[in-house]
Amino acid sequence: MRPEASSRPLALDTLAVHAGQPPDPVSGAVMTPIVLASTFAQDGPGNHKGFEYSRSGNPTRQALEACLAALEGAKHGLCFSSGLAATATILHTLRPGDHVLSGDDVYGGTFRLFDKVMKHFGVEYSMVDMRSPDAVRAAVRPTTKMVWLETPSNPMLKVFDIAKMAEIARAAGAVLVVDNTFATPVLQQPLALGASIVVHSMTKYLNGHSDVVGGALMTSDEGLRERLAFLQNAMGGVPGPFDCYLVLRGLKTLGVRVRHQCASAAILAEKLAGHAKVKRVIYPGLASHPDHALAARQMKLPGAMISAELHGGLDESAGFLKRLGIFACAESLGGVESLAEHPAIMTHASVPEASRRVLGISDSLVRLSVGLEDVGDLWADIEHALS
Ligand code: P1T
Repeated sequence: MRPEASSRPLALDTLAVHAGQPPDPVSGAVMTPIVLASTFAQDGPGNHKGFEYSRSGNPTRQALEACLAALEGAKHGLCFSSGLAATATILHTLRPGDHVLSGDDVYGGTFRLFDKVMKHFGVEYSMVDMRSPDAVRAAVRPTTKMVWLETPSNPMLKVFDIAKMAEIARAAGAVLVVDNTFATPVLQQPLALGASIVVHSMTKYLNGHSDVVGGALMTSDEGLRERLAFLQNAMGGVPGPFDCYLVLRGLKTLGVRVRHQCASAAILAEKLAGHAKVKRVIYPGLASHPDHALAARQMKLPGAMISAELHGGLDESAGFLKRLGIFACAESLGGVESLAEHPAIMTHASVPEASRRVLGISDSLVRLSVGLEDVGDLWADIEHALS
């Protein structure tokens, strides 16, 4: 794509294919080269072509960072070796005594980082159900420097009002970080709603093919970018060039995948809600979801993740997961293949049982990530596993 092609602002589907990836100036290759070099020759000390050492910067990673920034409507993107490496790097902008106010439902590994790692460095955290802005305002402390949320959240699919949380964070002088892993920029762009940083597990929809573990953050705040780029290099949790290439390749179909996966998820959620073995379906696209109206306003589509409580206990939910044939019983989400898991035993085992009980992460809760298989086949698989 030539930069002067048109003055019209490009849509996400076009950016996903082209942003940050002009044809290679040396060969004209339309796919970004994988530059495996760990170091780059300099004409003399400090006299280089923009790259010195691949931890500090790498051309394949730079292309991915530029593409991701464009997708989130950000000025800057930074990539990491995992979603948790991105999260850890963001948390290292804080100092001992600072407080993070987090949504009450986050990925178990994010909770573990707050609770078992950052706390030992003096960074405090507390959690609040962000569906109540008053509760959030009341939970803000004089030391609150960061407000953190996932929406839809993992695994209870709570939807939080990003613009409202941005307003509260701003009033408190805190930075709002939104983990946009479940929604992707196809469904919502948190920076446009007032967030300061967006973070992703690229392992999920962004890569989309379950063959990379990676993370990313995007921001338009120059001060934050400078600090975060410093930490990216200083802490060193960067992805390899081959992984960056795979994510670039996956991103090209992001919009097509996510929209198709959402359409299938909406069909499966309706069908699940009408099944006698299912006690409750949690899907932001259903009118029964408590945040349905907010989801309809804030998101282009309600996502492709479904959580459901089955009748019975652990035996019934484990039996369901064992009987599934197309859905693999596995952690993770967002790939082309459908996955199903048991949050209490798998992804959220690090959340204390008492907290899980309050949140509703019970033994009868299962979580589905709807892939790209034929939706009739997926429903037949679920129906068979429920029977
Ligand atoms: O696994 P990693 O790439 O380090 O990303 C961590 C992470 C961050 N944020 C959210 C919302 C996530 O869901 C995750 C990872 N989640 C799973 C592995 C899972 O199955 O829920």
